Amino acid sequence: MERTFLAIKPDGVQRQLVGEIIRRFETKGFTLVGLKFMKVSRELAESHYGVHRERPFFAGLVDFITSGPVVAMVWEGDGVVAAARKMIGATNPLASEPGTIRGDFGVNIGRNIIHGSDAVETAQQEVSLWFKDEELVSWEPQIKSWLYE
Ligand code: DAT
Ligand code: MG
Repeated sequence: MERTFLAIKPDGVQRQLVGEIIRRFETKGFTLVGLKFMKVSRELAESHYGVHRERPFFAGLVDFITSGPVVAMVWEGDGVVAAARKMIGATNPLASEPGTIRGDFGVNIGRNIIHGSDAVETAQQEVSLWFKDEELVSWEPQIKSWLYE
């Protein structure tokens, strides 16, 4: 089944949104298969945001993501990559729809609370960048037959 990588950024942790954010993905019907609370190394941050290396905001982005603890997660479910992006909302929280995480909780593009993989291929790369195989847990939720026909 499809998997995506999500990370609650240092602002989401400081804003005490960890429980709220995990609750949203749980109650939607996605399955948590990886979770760790961690300080991000500069090396990991630069690799994760490598696609933005030439952008003017790159240094600030790396400084920010390494500034405090983050909650790194892998979630599983049909269509989870695109669905999680919808639940997260647009990059700029001011442009994010109400009901999305960024739309409900943020006001600034540099403090947009959560990262989510933008495509299935990116998700695979990010999951293996952030998690070792043995840190991911495959399990069968008991409620699955109530979520899937
Ligand atoms: P997203 O996180 O929605 O996938 P992105 O991949 O384009 O957005 O950018 C990664 C992060 O970089 C984003 O969450 C916040 C920051 N960022 C993007 N564009 C920015 C900008 N114009 N100014 C400041 N920070 C920006
Ligand atoms: Mg992105």
